Amino acid sequence: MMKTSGHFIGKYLKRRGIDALFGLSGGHVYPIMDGCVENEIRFVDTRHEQAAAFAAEGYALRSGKPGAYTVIAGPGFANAVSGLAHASVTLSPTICLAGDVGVHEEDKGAPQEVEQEGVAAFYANFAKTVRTTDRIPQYLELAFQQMLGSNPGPAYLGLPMNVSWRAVSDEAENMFMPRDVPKAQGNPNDVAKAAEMIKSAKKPAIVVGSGGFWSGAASELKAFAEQTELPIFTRNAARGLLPDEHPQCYGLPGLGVFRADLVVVMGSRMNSGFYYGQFGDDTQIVQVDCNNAAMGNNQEIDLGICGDVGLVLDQLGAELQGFKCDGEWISILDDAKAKRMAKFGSDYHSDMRPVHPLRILHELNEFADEHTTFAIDGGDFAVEAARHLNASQVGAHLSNGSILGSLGPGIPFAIGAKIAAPDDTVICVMGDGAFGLSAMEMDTAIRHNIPIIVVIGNDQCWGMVERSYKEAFGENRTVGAELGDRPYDKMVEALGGYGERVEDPEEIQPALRRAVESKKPACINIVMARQSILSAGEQGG
Ligand SMILES: Cc1ncc(C[n+]2csc(CCOP(=O)(O)OP(=O)(O)O)c2C)c(N)n1
Ligand SMILES: [Mg+2]
Repeated sequence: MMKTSGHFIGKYLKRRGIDALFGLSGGHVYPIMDGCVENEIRFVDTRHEQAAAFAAEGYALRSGKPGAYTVIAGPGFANAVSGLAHASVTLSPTICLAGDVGVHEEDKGAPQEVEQEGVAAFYANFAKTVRTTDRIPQYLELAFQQMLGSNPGPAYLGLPMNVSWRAVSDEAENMFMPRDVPKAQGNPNDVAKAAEMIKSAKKPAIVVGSGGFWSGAASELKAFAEQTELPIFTRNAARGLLPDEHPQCYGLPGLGVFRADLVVVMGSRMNSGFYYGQFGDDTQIVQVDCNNAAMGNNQEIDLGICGDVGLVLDQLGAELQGFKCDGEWISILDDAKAKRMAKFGSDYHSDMRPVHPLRILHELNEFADEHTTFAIDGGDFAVEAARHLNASQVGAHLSNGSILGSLGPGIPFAIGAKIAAPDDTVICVMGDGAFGLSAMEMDTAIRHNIPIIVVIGNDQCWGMVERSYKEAFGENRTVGAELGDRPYDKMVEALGGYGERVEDPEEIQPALRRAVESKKPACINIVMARQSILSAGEQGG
């Protein structure tokens, strides 16, 4: 057996609890692949490097652990940039272990030489190239500290061939062991102030974002919600941190935050996906974030607390002993919830053909249980899916609905999630257009025996484009929106998976059951109505 740096890298990743490495093979990264397999880390090779990066993110989002992927120099790295950019926006800890040309070959036009570190540095918190094999342990540890620390996000480690093909010396191996990343409590005076603001507010709301998920704050949030009876809204990776079914959970922050007179924003950026924090002229804002740089970035805040979401929830809970949220405010929110259900009730049960998008989502909710993970990808159908699909467990609602709105992560997210949670039923809910961006990853799932289910809401077009183009330019001018009726189910079947085309809404659940029973990666291709032909009243919102 030839020992290379990969043997240390595999050992390190294993110590960090990582049991899968995604990637696409090539000479630059054989040592990493070999070292990972040696350390019983499963190597899952994708059909495109973008998918490897997304699968690592799906793994991270489902497990709460960092994700890792490896790509060759040049085109391999370039193909992965979309995934790196995605993680930089969702602030997900994924590490790109990129091959690179040998240090002695730099700037000589070596095979597959292209600028990497500079590109990665735009997106990654940590982007470095290791120039001596024995410094790999130090650089890896630095990368993980940065990914998981107070400025969370992805990392890039460049591994030139002459560096990665050598073994790390025994002495260097033991110099940098994985160290827990320290977490900070909030300043006690500020926490006390926040508690006073909550007590004197008439309509307080708590909004928890991805920072709550990465803090691992599920039990702290549940205890806080039950003690104070405050209404909790969840966003992004925090969907499911308090399950939607919990009486204190009001799901995605919608109208509720506009009616509130105090919004406590915990681990969430006030970006376009969160109304830039412009809730109401008189709404007070308390922001809790582990990163001081995120404080009040778009909207003036009344109080900022720098600290870990879970620890600050505990501190706030202690300050709020004996406090209960006003029941009148809760009944306003409960009424709004009931009205929303009534508004969508007829669409949920619509028997129209092609099938109404909300009927599909309703059937999926009926089919799902607390061991279901949803990955979401696409345009209009994905927007609806993010709003209407239940988030019933921690880390099980993986949406492309970050502000980046990238098409293509869905299937790789599902693959990563299924590896992280093999006992879950993992369903990727996606548009027909989005399917095309990662369709060959169904082959990855089939080759590696990863039985995910893809449910396509097939409106035979780039629906969001078709609808908005028409709105902007009028009838009969739309170009680049038609996709046609394609047998995606047959394509997956031909690759060796399970496939079904569904036209009758009554058949959605039976088809899902058959897909599960097949134990194969599956595609349920549902013929779905176009959003643009549904009247405004029938459209979800
Ligand atoms: C990588 C990428 N390319 C292009 C777009 C622009 N875009 C946004 S939504 C959309 C249509 C998506 O179509 P589909 O997945 O079928 O979902 P639908 O809107 O039909 O429900 C497109 C092309 C994007 N968001 N991401
Ligand atoms: Mg579509």
